[in-house]
Amino acid sequence: MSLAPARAAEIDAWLAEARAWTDRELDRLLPPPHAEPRRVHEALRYAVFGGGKRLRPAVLRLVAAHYGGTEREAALCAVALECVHTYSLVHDDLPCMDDDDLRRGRPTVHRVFGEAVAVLCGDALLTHAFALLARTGPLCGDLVGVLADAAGASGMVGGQDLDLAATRGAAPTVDAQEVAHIHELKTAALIAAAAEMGAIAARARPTERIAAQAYGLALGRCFQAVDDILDVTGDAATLGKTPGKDQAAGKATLVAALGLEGARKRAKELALDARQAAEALGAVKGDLAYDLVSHLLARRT
Ligand code: GRG
Repeated sequence: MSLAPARAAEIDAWLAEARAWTDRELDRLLPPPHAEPRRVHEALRYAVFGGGKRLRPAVLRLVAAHYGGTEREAALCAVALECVHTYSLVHDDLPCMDDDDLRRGRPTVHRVFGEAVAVLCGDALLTHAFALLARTGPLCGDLVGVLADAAGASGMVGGQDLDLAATRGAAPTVDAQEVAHIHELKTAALIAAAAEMGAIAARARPTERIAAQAYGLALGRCFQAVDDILDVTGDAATLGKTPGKDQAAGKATLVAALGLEGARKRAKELALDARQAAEALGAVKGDLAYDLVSHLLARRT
């Protein structure tokens, strides 16, 4: 189901506004570039202000608003999330991982600042995320728990390990279920955390938290399916990263498992799941949480 052009433009405008809000809050809540250790903080700001989509903060803010939360409370969580996300990109690009030269259309952090500073930059981002959540008062315990689970070995780190192992394994066939498991851990877990943290920041009820988490998870699965497709169909100028790398590296992607058409079909099925999860959240067609699914399915970047 594709969106009418006017609706797609509205969602683009909403995403742009969420991006501007996130950038302002990042600037306010990150250490200044001249703070010591200067090299680490320069690298940190280079990594963060490299033009990311800010999807995770946008989802968090959307869910927080849905449950009547304030932007002030969502801000600390949004910045913490984007710190964790950016750290994962900086470390993922390192020579010992995906060894990438290009990210968000610019040289990767280790190409500009060197490998050691890139490792420290990622470490500083991850640590800063939890320092920010320490400032959320009575919500702190819940927020730290959700973000730590999503970022750690039971989430993103675990997904990265499976991803690297599947790449090294170079198995003759790629199993779609294994790919789905990797997607869930390496990508969807953090987007699920974004939605759940939005609900926590708005002091939503436990059942609402669960619905928010399920929505983020479904959205994240669909998002990563599209990412696998874009690796094959996208170009460097639009993507801001090197296309074709997953394929060249023999990664366990949805396209490797199902072929391009099979992956497209699967992405549409995942979008259907995500729309159902949006409905469980109380959103209907025409609401942002619902229409965002179609927008992400159609994305080119
Ligand atoms: C945790 C040590 C460690 C390494 C990193 C998950 C991961 C592990 C790295 C991220 C690499 C990757 C391609 C993950 C899939 C998730 C994904 C699609 C990331 C890109 O997210 P976007 O498109 O990026 O939202 P922008 O640049 O827009 O913020």
